Amino acid sequence: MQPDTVATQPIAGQKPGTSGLRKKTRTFMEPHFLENYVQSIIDGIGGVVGQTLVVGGDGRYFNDRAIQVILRMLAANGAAGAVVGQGGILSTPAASHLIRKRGTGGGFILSASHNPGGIDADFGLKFNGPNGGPASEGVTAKIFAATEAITEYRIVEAQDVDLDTIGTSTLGDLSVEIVNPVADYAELMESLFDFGKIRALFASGFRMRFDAMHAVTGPYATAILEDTLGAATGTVINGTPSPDFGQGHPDPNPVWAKTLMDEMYGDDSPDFGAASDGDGDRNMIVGRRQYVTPSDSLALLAAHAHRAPAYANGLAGVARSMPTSGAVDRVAEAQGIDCYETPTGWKFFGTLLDAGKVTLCGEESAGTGSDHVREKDGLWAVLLWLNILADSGQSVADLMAALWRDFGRCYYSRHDYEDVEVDKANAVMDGLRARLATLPGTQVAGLTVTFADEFAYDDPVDGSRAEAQGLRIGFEGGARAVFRLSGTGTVGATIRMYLERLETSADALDQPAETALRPVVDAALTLSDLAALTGRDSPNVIT
Ligand code: VG1
Ligand code: CO
Repeated sequence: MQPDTVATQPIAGQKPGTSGLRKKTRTFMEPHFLENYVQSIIDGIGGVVGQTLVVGGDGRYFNDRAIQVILRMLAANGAAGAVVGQGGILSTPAASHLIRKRGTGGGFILSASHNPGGIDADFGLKFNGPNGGPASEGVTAKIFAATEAITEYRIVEAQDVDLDTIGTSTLGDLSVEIVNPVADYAELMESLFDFGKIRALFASGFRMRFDAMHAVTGPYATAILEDTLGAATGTVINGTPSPDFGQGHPDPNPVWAKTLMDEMYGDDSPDFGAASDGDGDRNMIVGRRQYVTPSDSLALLAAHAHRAPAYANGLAGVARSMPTSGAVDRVAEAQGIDCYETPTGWKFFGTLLDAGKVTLCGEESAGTGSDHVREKDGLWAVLLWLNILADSGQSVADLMAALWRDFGRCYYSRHDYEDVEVDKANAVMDGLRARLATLPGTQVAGLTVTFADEFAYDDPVDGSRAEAQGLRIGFEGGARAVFRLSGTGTVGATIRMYLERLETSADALDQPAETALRPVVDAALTLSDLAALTGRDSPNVIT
C-alpha cells in the first residue's frame, strides 16, 4: 500500500483553543480541513514513525468518519500501531488512561466536549501527549505553526477499518487494535476506591440518579454503577451515546441538566445526583435539595479524599484554575499542603501532576481530577463522592454544612454572555484592562477594590510563562470578580464573568447565592461597563 502525498495549503483558523481545535462540524468536513490539522499535529510533535497512538472520541456526529481518516494518515506517516475504542468510543479520561497504561506516544481525542453535537453543531480534535495529558502550550504552538506552513499531507487509500469488532487488524503496515472502551478504565476505578463500601451503601437502599446526557459516559456509568456496584437499574439515565446527544447540550450544570435538578429538588428525591459532559471529563454533583458548586466540590473532595484507599495517605498538594473559588485553598492551608493557582485549561496541571507536587486538581467549570490520569475525570469524581458518602455515613447537605462551618463558605457563580460580537467583547476586556491600575482603593457598589491585575502564570516545574489569562479584581473582605474570554466556543465570543465572596459568619452560611453575591455582581458590571458595551442586560447562562 503506497501512501499518497496530497498537495494542500494552509487553512486559516486552525489555532487550538483552551482544549484542542473546535469548529462547526461542517467546517471540519470541508475538503482538507481535518487532514491538514491531523498532519500538522503529526508534524508538530515531530512525527509518529514507529509509534503507537490511542484514537477515540465521544461518539458525536463525524466521530467515525474522522477516525477512519486519522487511521489512514497514521498508516501513511509510518506509525506502528493504533489502539482504538470499540465503535470509535473513548471518554477523555479513559483515553488518557489508555495512553499511559500502554506506554504510547499519545492519542487523538475527537470531541468538542460540552459543545452540542450534530452536523449543524460542533466538532473537535485534540492531541494528548505520552503522559496522557493535553499537549502543552509549547507543543500546541508547534502544531499551530505547522498548520500555517503545511504544503502536503500523507494518507493511504484503503477500505474502512471495522471499528466495531474487538481484535487486531492491519491497515498497510499499521496494526489497529480495537479494544473495549470501558474495561481498563473500570479496572482503574476499582483500584482507587473502596468498591465494597460503595456496594454496601447501594445495598442499604441509597438511591442515586446519574444523567449521562446522551453522551459518552453512559456505557461507563452503567457498567460501573449498575453492573458492578449494584445501583438500581435505571440509576443511569440518558445512557446511550447519540451523535447529537439527544439534541441536547451535554454540559453538566444546573441550566443544561435541569431535569436532574428538578428531580433532586422534588419530592422523594434520590440521595445523590450527578451528571457528566459530552466526553466524560466533567461532573456535576447535587445532593437532595443541595447543589454543590464545582469549586466547593473540589474543596470537599480535598478535605475527605483520605476516606478512599488511593488517597489514604493524604494529598501531596492541590491545584485549581485561577477563576475557581478559593474554597480549596482554605482546606489546603489547614492540611499544611501547597495549593497552586493555574490558568484555565487542564494542560496547565500536567507538569504539577507529573512532578508529584499535587494529587487533586479542579476547575470551576465542573472539572475535577487526580494523578490517576492527566485529564479531568467526571465518573472518578462521582465515585470519590460515593466513597466519601459511604465512609462518612453523612448526606451531601450535612457534609457541605460542615465544610462551610469549618472553612467559611465561598459563594460562587459564573455568568456567561454568549455569542457576543468579537469586537464588543474585546472592547469590554481592553477597557477594563486599561483601567486596572487605577482601581485599587476605589469604591464601587459599596465595595472597596484591594487589587486589580491581569493573571499570568509561571510554571514552577518547566519555567514556561503564560500571559493574559484573565482580569482579576479583588475586594475588601475576600470577594473577587474575574473576566475572561472563552477559548472553546465556535461562534462569536463568550465573556465569562466569575464572581465569588467568602462568608465566615456562622449565621450567614445559608443564603441564596444570588443574594450573597449581589454586591459583587453590581461592582463587576459597573467596573466593566459590560451592559453598555455589549448591549446585553443579562447573561445567557448562570452556573
Ligand atoms: C472551558 C472551561 C475550562 C475547561 C475547558 C475545557 O474553557 O472554562 O475550565 O478546561 O472548557 O473543558 P473556556 O475557554 O471556554 O472557558 V471540556 O470539558 O469542554 O474539554
Ligand atoms: Co469535557
